[in-house]
Amino acid sequence: MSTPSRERHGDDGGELRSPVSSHNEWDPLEEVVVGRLDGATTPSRHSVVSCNVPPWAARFQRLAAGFRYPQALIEPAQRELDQFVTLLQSLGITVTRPDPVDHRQRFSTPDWSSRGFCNTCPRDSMLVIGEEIIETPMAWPCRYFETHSYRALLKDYFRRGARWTAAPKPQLTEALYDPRYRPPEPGEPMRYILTEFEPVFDAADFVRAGRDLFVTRSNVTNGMGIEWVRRHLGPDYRVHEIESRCRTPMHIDTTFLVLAPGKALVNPEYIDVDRLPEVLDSWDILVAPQPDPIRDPLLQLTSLCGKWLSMNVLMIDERRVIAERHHTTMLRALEKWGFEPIPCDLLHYAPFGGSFHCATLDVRRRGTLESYVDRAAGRSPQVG
Ligand code: ABU
Repeated sequence: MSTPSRERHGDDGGELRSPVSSHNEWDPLEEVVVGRLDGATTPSRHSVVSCNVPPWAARFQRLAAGFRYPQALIEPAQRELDQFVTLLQSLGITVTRPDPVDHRQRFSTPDWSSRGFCNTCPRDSMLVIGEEIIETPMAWPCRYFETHSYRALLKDYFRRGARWTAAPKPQLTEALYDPRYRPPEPGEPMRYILTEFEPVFDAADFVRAGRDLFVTRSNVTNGMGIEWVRRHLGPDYRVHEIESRCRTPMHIDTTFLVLAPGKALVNPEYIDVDRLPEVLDSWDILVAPQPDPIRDPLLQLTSLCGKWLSMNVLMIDERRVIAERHHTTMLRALEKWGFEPIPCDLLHYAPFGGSFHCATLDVRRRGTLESYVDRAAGRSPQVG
């Protein structure tokens, strides 16, 4: 069970103050991990990959699977990533990075072999809940060893007092994937490629609002994965499922984001606001505007993500938010809702899996564990 803020002592008996401490998506950001592009390799062929790649990018993905990403994609993304890191540092935020790794190297388990992918998106492979950092059991075989590039960081955080956990390492055998899967047609009931063979989840299917977590079931997060998180966290936390109408769901952070106490940003195509969990009844539901179109043909052909990356913002604190410069309609909406958007470029990161929220993992935000749904609803806190 995860325990909020418990005293821990180092070898010399001195009290350790965890360098990992983040309870929600909006407390003032002090330290963040930002992903890397070095060694990025296009995901190896697998049904769980191809079912999530937008149809227009599927051909690129099939042809390029297992090869290094071309410089024509890396260079603009690297320029934007460097500027993003500089921006974070200029805001007084400590930025840490994974080790550079050659993701093209082939690896095997007793059941299968694959090449790697990249470590552009730390948001997927690690879930920070308070002082605990959890390595997630990801469903894409090419991501099996992705957290190894963060191990130097994880060990350092652990030595300095963080709690460090890895969810059960999945087997990822054929039994986890439905061989007859095809995305549901409009009007058909939702279905997923994953079976319930074992727990799997990506951390990016969860967002945190103190004692309340919100999760979408997806083609990388199954029911057992959600249940594992729920039981692991125990009665101090509540895990609420958010239904997505996306036919190929993967990651909550282009569908539903919590931006500040009592304020959630929702994707109008994927979310039916009438079906949000009751605990959000008193929250302001901010409906994201249609994303500004992206006309660059290379980006259109190679993006691993859908158009709603306009929602993939990173909160610096309850008001300041880093958002994509290209998405001027979203910038204006954020202003209208009372936020202070800080425009930054990261459009060229889309072929590597995301934007500002995906590209980061907020390991420390200044704040304490609170229950925002109770406060917003004016009810007394109900724990467990
Ligand atoms: N990693 C977020 C990407 C989700 C999407 O394609 O919308």
